Amino acid sequence: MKKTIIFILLLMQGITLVAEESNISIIPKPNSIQLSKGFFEFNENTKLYLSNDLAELKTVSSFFSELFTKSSGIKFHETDKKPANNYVGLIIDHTLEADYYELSVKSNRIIIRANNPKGIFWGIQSLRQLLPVEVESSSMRTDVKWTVPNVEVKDQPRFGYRGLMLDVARYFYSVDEIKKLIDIMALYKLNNFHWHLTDDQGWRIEIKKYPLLTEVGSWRRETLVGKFPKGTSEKERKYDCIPHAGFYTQEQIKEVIEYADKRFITVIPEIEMPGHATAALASYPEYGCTGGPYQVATKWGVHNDVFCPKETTFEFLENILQEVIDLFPGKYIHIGGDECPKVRWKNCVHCQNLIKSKELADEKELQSYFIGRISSFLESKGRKMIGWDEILEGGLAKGATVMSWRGTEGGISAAMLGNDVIMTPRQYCYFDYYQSKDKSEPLAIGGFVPVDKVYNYNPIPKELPVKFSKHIIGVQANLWTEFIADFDKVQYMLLPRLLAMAEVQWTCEENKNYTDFLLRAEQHKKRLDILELNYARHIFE
Ligand code: TNX
Repeated sequence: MKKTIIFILLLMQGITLVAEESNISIIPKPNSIQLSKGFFEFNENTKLYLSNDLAELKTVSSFFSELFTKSSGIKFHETDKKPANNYVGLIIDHTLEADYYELSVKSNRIIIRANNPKGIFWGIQSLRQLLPVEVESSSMRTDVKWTVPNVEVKDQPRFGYRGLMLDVARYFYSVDEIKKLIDIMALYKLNNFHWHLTDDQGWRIEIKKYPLLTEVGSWRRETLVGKFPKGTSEKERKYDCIPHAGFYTQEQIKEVIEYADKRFITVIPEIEMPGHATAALASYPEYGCTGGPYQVATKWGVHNDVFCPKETTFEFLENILQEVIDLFPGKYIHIGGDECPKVRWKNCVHCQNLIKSKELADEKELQSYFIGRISSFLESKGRKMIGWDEILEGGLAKGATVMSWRGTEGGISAAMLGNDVIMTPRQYCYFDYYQSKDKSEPLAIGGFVPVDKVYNYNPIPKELPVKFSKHIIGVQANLWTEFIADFDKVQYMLLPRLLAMAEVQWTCEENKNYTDFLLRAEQHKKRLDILELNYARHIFE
């Protein structure tokens, strides 16, 4: 009898615990969360205490007060003196590890503690997610009680590199749209925005020394409509007869970098070479093997016209990269390196002579020579090169970081050579693939990457000997945009898969659980609604 009562009591306790825990829906799930009874309630007298007058900490505190004031109407009084109670404290504590943060909520105060402002910023994102979803509202909400449950969060990311790539070459998105994307990344603690700025169908970054890159290369005459199976004749293809154009001025690029920087997100530019270069060649045909004329591509796929490895081409590319280096302060520059057909090089006298004079075995080694030269140039400028996994072919440049996209094999080989790797295998990380098999699903490039598949991805391959796993520095989702002509669809393809990806990037394996993720995602659905973001509904139906 006694046992039954205890059991019932335990069960009841369990139920209340579960009920309370269901209010905690932080994504990505933190390492450790301890809930206790009670809550902190914000009011007109709540102060914001900063332990330090670091400019970056002030930026973080303004981020929080702007977010909170616009929805609650409550304005914080900032102070550098620790109040006795009723405050949010942002405390820099150098005894803590670099990427670690703690968020402690008690009925009389909230404290976020980290080694640096970046950690405090992540703590703020967790606090934001503990607040009622209405905190995301862009106008004042008087119908909400601004409370946060008493909780102790101790947290730190699994991977240092947590990326998202957007292809703006196939379709262009405005600076405001890019900022919106950066905002979504910040909410889910991603920290690297990989900006795919050039491709066959468009050159999207102003380069002062070579104005034709944008005058000619930033617009295409028209675009292929829909998808055509390989082998379809040109006659059967339909084009939309609508020019597509757009590029970012250097001023706009700086604006985006600064915006991202305030959210502790590094922007990594990608300038494609030696392949995916048609837009650049249309602007400056002298850097191709045939001399052109070329036109900015109007259809998708892999194009045969690529940069010719002449001395003048290297000079051209290095001048471009110099301007890119001057704009982007981050350590990484992405140079593409993927899908470079060798047909032009095979038929080019200069390329064949170069292969002979450099004693290279074939065109694959010529590609490796090309990438090696660019890598040395970047290194001489104190930067690190990233390339897609094709840069392994013909020999991998020392110090290069590899993005493994055709699967995980490239990543495994690179890690075993001692190079750093960012995992982005298409079967888990390609958000241009379908997320549902439903017939009504909007057109996608192909493939099938539903939310659970993303969620259950473990970026450390089983086949990789443990001693090399430190070379897997992170994970990235890629959004190629051949079939994504507007920002509304960008959001649809991204959400909610990005939430699952955030957990792959941040949360340790032991804490991942798809059923639990779905419960938390349900709460985020409301957040996405208030943020007026477009998202796919499959997991919510
Ligand atoms: C392969 S991933 C590409 C892109 C395409 C993408 C479509 C990579 C390095 N190259 O050029 O847009 O597939 O999924």
